[in-house]
Amino acid sequence: MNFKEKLEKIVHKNNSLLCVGLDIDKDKIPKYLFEKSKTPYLDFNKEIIDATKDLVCAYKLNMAFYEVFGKEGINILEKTISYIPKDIVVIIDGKRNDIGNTAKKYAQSFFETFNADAVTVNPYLGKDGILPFLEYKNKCSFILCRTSNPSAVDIQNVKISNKPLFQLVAEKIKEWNIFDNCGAVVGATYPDELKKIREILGDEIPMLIPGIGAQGGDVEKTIKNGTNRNRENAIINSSRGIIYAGKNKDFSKESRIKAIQLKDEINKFR
Ligand code: OMP
Repeated sequence: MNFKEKLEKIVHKNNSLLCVGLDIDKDKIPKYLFEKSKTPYLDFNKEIIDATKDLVCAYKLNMAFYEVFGKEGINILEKTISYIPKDIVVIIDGKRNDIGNTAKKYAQSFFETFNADAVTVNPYLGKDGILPFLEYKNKCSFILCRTSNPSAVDIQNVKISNKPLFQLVAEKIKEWNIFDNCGAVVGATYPDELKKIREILGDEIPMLIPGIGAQGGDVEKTIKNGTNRNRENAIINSSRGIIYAGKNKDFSKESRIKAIQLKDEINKFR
């Protein structure tokens, strides 16, 4: 089964476009986990997964939150990925890229060593830096197109040949999609750009859309502007807004409540 088939299957099974971001943070996870357990981060992730696995289409693990713990973080990342049910999409968010020879190692490490279904990739180096990721034809590479942060405008909205750079990147993503395994990362905080990018990409290219929840993206505009004509092919990520909903022993119940609310809100506009 390739990535798009896997995504479609789980979207239908759980009736959900929601992705929960497992961005573990020492300062935010419930304190009692550190007293009770020698593996607080893994226990945290497992409880969140148990509480949300029937509500999501994907989990996203951002490398920064794991690499910060050194080899122990890599261990937590691997064990978390093994714990995620096999029919749910696993995205490793590393935003990596380099010259082709080095990009090949990034692709191998995320897709083979860590067994991700999808990764986030930086387009700054151009096509030969992207191709090693695309060689994994059953996986998906979500290419940064228009990020959710305020300073994204510094570079991504700069006009080149009369077009903002993000538009040029969207056109490149369409051109690079020769194996039907490219995706685009577009922040929910910029709904007009999201609309423009969906118009350029058409219906077939999936989008990873972070920026809902803690960053304040608008759910209705995100769904209307970011999904395809079937109101699918978009993965809507929230990390802090869901996983840090509770501070006490019943934290995963609080996360489940937030995940249900967001899943239902997303579906209301589909
Ligand atoms: P919350 O703001 O806590 O929901 O987390 C958002 C997650 O999505 C983090 O892991 C970010 O690094 C990531 N992200 C963005 O917030 N904005 C982007 O434009 C792209 C990403 C990403 O590639 O996932």
